[in-house]
Amino acid sequence: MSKISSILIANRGEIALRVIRACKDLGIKSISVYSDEDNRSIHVKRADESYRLGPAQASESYLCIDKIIEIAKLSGADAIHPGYGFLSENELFSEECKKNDIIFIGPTAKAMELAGDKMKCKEIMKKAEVPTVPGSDGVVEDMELAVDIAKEAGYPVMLKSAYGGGGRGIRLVTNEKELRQEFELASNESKAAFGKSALFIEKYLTNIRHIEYQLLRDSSGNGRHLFERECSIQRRHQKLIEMSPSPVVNKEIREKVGEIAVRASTALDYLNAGTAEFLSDSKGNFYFIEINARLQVEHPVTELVTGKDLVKLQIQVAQGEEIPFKQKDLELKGCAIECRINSEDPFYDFTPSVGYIPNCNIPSGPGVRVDTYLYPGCNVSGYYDSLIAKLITYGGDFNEARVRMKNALSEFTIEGINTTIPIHKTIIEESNFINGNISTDYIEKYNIIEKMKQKRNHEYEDKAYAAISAILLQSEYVKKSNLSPQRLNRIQKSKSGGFY
Ligand code: MV4
Repeated sequence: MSKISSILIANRGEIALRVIRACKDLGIKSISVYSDEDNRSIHVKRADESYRLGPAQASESYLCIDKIIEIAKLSGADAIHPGYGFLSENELFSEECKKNDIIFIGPTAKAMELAGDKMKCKEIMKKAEVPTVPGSDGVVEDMELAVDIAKEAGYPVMLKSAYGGGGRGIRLVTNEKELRQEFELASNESKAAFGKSALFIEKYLTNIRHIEYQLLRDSSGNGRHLFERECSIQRRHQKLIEMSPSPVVNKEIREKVGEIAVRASTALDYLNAGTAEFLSDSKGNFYFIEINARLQVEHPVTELVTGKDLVKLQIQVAQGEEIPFKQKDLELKGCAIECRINSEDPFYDFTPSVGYIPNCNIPSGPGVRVDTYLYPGCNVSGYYDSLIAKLITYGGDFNEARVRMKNALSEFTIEGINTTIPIHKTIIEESNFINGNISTDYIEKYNIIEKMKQKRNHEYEDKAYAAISAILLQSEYVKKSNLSPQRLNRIQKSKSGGFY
């Protein structure tokens, strides 16, 4: 046990604020770091102490291991919280913390390495009887062997790089000719990058969902899962909406797969918070695919349905405490939905949209949580990732959470840049979403982008009516008519949808 009394937060944006909040709750001193681009950010003001890292580029600031360790030592930080992204899954950083007697609030370097090596990880999972996608046993170095394995598994198959993850290094092949081409390309790429081929083959699963389990494991070997999150709604491997519970997971499946997820964390001798990712097919089979060795963006969804503070728990586990609850003490109550609000233009292929925010209006109220670094007059930078706010709603059931999300989305205004709010407004009222009929290809399958554009056109039409009727009110005929002001007003409102 080594009680933590100060934490350096090696991150920025909403997650830095989230960690500062947990520090304050625990009476721990918070130390923030910032790049020149962030010198007016609230994580700088809200922390007890703040230190400049360097220029805007992440490579000169938030990714500088040496500078961060130096500031940690200078400020006397007992521990470092890496947030997500940046150095959160960097083995070297975790090692450097250890060398300098600083507690890294996250998994060990060893667990990070195993989680980062898909093939090693899969091998360990097979031994632990954690179900994985059928395919090759380990990496396939030889082309002819690859052909045989693919034939055995049956086309289509996926070629995956052992060091990929999050959608990188995966290739779909539908026949032997394609396999030969892609295998050659992919193994050459891998040889150039790592000096060896590192490809494995899996049967291609279709009509799948992405369902993940929140995990927590302490240094005494206690492992718990905090139920599932449904993360199927994504675009090009960027999640858009997450929720808990999943509409297809019942109590029996929840417990069964949860037990498997805990087994996966035990097999890796995992420490602290992590996530086990599964793919689930339409028959209800669950296949483990990877471990994310960090606290994830979507953790608030789990916090709302379990009533647990995951960042506080991370800190408690990091200072050697045991997890303060048993598996059976946990209960999944109600439903939570998270919409990721990114500074991107969803009408223009999600291109980044950055700059000054003259004003914004952040919703609040029963069952509404917003994790954000925005404030009126702030600046959204193009140097870092595009997540600017997470809007999370909670309700007694899915529909209450959904209606709260619909209302909160309509109240959320961010001036000066384009955001992903319009796509969320479309999804939240879309019938397949409402019926829980979702999969990883939801956005394309149900033409969500097209529906979003139609919705905008309707809104433009309403505004056009309002504009036209406002002009026509000036007409001489209106003045000469005997229409009462009340009647004119009613005519105008009925055509304008309330817009002026
Ligand atoms: C798959 C798959 C189908 N079959 N593996 C993409 C990212 C990586 N984490 C795993 N991925 C996939 N692996 C097999 N054998 C389909 C995907 C996939 C996907 C997975 C989760 C969420 C979104 C996805 C979007 C496209 C493809």
